Amino acid sequence: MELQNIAEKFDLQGKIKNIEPYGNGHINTTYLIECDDNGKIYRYVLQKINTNVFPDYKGLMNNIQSVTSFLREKIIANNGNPDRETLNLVPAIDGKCYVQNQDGVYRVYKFIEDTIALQIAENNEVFEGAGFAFGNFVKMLNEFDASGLCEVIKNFHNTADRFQKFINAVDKDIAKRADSVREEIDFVLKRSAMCDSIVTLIENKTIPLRVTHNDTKLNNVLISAESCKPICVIDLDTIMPGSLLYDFGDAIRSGCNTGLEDEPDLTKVGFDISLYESFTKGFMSGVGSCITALERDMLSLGSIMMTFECGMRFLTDYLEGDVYFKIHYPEHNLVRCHTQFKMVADMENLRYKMDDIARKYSKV
Ligand code: ADP
Ligand code: GN1
Ligand code: MG
Repeated sequence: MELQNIAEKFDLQGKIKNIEPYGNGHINTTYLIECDDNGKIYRYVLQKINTNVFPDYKGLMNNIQSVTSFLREKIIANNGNPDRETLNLVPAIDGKCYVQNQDGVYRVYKFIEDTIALQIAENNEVFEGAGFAFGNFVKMLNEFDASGLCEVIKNFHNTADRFQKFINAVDKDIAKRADSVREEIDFVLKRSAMCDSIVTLIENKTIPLRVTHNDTKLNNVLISAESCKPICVIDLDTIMPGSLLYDFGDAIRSGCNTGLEDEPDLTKVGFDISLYESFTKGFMSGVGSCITALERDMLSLGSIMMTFECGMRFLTDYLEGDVYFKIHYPEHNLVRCHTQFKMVADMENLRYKMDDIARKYSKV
């Protein structure tokens, strides 16, 4: 079996017993490997890197290797457990950190046992924990030297650039779907003026450029299966220079939704401000005094922008014929777009309350 051949090229402990699909990501393909070493079970995560999305997979793996080594040292210095609190790459037998064959590029991480990833924030405590984890992540990387990091996806959260790509998709209308989504297109056009707001703040150096995660959705933090406390921030593919507003905002986008990202029944979808408060409380405690007062005052904008951008990306992909995100049925990207736009509209109405909450918990 092909996957077995690939897995055997990594330095795994014991004999491979089973490999099966795992997880819920939209980009890479994830498998769980189970090995048996004289009755002791060792588990690993095998991932096929999506090289359409990440053509510079060498740069990407280099980023992950340097960031995880840095985090390991930090966690040890804080008396934490570096085998559970950061991802650990398993090297290939030839010493590289990935294996490439004619079919693609693969990597392996140690499986972090007794943890779960949630698709939806089940309660406020869990989401406060996720807030702490992502805030602490930004803080831990505050001293990381970003000069060696490559920008794996150029302009990843440059909303103005995303808007331009959206306009191109509408103009080209490759999948001949534009006429059926005029309302959604108008939703975007009405908000075109805000698209360059964060980019401009960064360019002016009004807010700092940092090393950020850039994909802080709730299922990218592993939590303890027993206590629900946060254990490890995962999915490090998009670590690169970015804004704290991206990390805060993307987590709010995914975690403050009362429904799933692809919930077709919009009556179940909405922005939950009490979850916003819990996340903000956790994030502020994790990030401490690393956040600037201006960043704090822009958190509501970051949340609206990241949600708007993601909805616009789903709509762009729908217009382009579903070439980027994995879909499970033809309208999947459009359904995802609707949930994001519903969240945007809700947040626009609650922006001032969101600002009050940020000020209430900030340490600056
Ligand atoms: P994607 O980029 O496709 O979202 P992720 O790296 O987030 O891929 O992995 C997909 C899922 O696999 C996660 O949501 C999580 O449930 C699980 N997972 C990933 N890495 C680990 C790990 N080291 N230990 C345990 N579970 C993991
Ligand atoms: C993708 O890889 P995953 O599923 O965690 C995407 C994010 C989107 C998210 C929407 C590299 O994240 O930017 O916000 O889907 N990742 C990439 O669910 O494009
Ligand atoms: Mg993920």
